[in-house]
Amino acid sequence: SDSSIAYSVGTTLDRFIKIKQDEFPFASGELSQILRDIALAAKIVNRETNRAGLANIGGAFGQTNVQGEEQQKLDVIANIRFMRALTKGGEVCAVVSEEDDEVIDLQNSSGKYVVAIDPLDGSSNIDVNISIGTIFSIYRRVTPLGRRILPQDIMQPGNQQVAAGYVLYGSSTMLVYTTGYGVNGFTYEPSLGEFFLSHPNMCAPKDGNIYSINEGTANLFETGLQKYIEKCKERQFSARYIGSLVADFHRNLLKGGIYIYPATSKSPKGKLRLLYEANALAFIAEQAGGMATDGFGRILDIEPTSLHQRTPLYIGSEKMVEEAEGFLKIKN
Ligand code: AHM
Ligand code: MG
Repeated sequence: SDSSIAYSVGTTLDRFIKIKQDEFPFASGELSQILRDIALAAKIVNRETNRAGLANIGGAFGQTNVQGEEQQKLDVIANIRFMRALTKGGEVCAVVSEEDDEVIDLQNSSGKYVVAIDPLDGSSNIDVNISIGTIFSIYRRVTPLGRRILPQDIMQPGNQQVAAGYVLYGSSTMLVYTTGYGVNGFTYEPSLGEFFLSHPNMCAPKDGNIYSINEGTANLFETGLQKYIEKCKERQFSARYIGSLVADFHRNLLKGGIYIYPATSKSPKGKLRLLYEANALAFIAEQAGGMATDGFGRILDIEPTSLHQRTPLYIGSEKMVEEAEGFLKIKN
């Protein structure tokens, strides 16, 4: 076995995946293959993203997606790229995507895994050359192979994830993922076409002084949250909000901070989707020593009831998330 081979900053993603697979006697080669497939699709989407302004493919497609939001052409392209990679890879039986109403049954009866994905999140930032991201969760199917997939294969709580990650198409492109043994980040070297380990064993600072929330709707926040935000201001914390979940989350993970997408009186469940946005980042946050709740309980323990269900999200440094939760108990 290769398990004696160490990795260090500069190790390629492929090699890192291989080393990790050899380290764990029961680690599956299939899961490793899915991670490689996702990384390949990410490289392609990265290329499209970098060219979006040039190739005139960043404009609105004139179509709306399930949530009725304007769908950008690059979202569609990213969805196609990831679907293709996951289909061709052969390890996946079903995909839940932000871009598709229904579960995509890949008709692959030997696929042991289910993937939930937001192929290109932060779509309002595409046209203005601001960071966007891909978010993914991987689950093991729970019903026997060789038969049709069933709802219980799809509707699993986040605590059943076997791996999760995100790709940040930012000033550099990064892939960050966990398989439940810590979090590692890889930076893309475009001229070589490789992801290299740049952020081994990422750890979220326990506390921080950045808060990230769209304050434009503060009048619709519940009292406790309004008071928490006031508290952040009293302490002169930094307000940072890109409007791309992956980018906002990533910054806070490195620097220490809290990202909040709250329930409001208009949207009692907030905006973000449990299956392919909140769960993946919650898994990563916890693996990095951070925390993720809906304001009341652990994101990863929410039992999903519908594919595109939304959840409020409080995520980031442990002390900040705990404190915000405490404030939510204030009712007037
Ligand atoms: P999207 O899936 O349509 O891109 O929406 C999700 C995005 C997140 O990336 C971001 O955190 C949030 O929406 C911003 O929403 P708002 O503009 O309401 O603050
Ligand atoms: Mg999204």
